Amino acid sequence: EIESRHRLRGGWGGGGDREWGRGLPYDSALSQEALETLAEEAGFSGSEGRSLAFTRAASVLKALPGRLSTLEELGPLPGIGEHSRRVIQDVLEDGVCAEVERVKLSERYQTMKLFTKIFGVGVRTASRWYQEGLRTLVDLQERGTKLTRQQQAGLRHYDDLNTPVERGEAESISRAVQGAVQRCLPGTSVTLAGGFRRGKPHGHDVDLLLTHPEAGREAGLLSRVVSWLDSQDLILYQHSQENSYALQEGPEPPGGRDVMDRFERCFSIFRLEVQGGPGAARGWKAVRVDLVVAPISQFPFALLGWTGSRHFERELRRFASHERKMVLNSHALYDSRRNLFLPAVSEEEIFQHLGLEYVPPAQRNT
Ligand code: TTP
Ligand code: MN
Ligand code: MN
Ligand code: MN
Repeated sequence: EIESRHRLRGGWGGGGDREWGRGLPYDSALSQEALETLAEEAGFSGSEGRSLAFTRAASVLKALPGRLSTLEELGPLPGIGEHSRRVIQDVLEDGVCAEVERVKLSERYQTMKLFTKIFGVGVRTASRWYQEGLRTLVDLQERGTKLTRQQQAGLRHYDDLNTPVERGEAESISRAVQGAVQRCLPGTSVTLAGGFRRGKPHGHDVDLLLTHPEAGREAGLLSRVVSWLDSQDLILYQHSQENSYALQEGPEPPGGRDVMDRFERCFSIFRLEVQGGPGAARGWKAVRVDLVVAPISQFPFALLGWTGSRHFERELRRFASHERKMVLNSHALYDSRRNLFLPAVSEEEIFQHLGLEYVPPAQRNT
């Protein structure tokens, strides 16, 4: 049953923020989708560079004002390579691009999409399973595939976790966490970051940032909060990581390719009571929640980093390093010319340090 429902379904995820394409001219949105499919496929093949090139091209289209009817209008736009131009041209002329249609129908692409949508399964694992001849979620269960605890939870809650999280649901989870932190450490603030902070109506998870105005008080907070939430039967799965960041270590090397930071955090699945929607019959729905704890001095950097989008963060960090010789991450901003950290008490101040005009969250959806 799981198989028939998921094998051929495009799925709502992976294709990027489709919601945001909706207001665009139809053909432009189609080109974007086509490019995002190729980006995804390149990622499935381990070609990160190619994947990034298609993602960039899709973002350039997204940022274009007005309607796109001929390729000439694109002019010599930086960021759109020859391959991407060909795809856009095909879509403009024929409504579809044969290469993209072939990818979408390929067994490998569909299987990789199915498997990588399991919480805890990345490209490498999915690819190995594909090589081993596994094709469906049922195969994973029936052939006794070794799964981590995280993957087991991902499989168990596959449908819920691949159903968009609504803003109201995110706010309700935020309130539950707010309640928990007030019990554990009054004065702690809980901030909704990620796509919801950028104003998106839906998300794939809920990103919550915790901090306390008195430096140091946040130490040990997360495990107490998670224990309490767990005792209230609000948590279906959780996996915590300790803080491993020390400013004395100095800045990360520029261009460190990962967005991963070193904050104390908890990757979890919440059990959210719901009235309507897919989980209505059960009365609850599984929702992915990221809890991150930042010391107050790093909070503005954490907030900027965790608000995204991933593409915006990548471009901002690239700008910092290439144009300013500064290293920006979710912990700090470091000026390599002057050999010093640039502190900030707000996101605005970080943009000032970078010599940029402030970009409000709603404009970081690129
Ligand atoms: P996501 O939750 O992956 O993405 P999103 O909230 O933009 O969109 P969605 O609706 O699909 O959830 O990541 C949010 C931001 O957090 C993103 O900019 C990357 C950042 N991030 C880190 O800084 N460090 C991390 O370890 C992870 C996992 C994410
Ligand atoms: Mn909706
Ligand atoms: Mn998110
Ligand atoms: Mn997240």
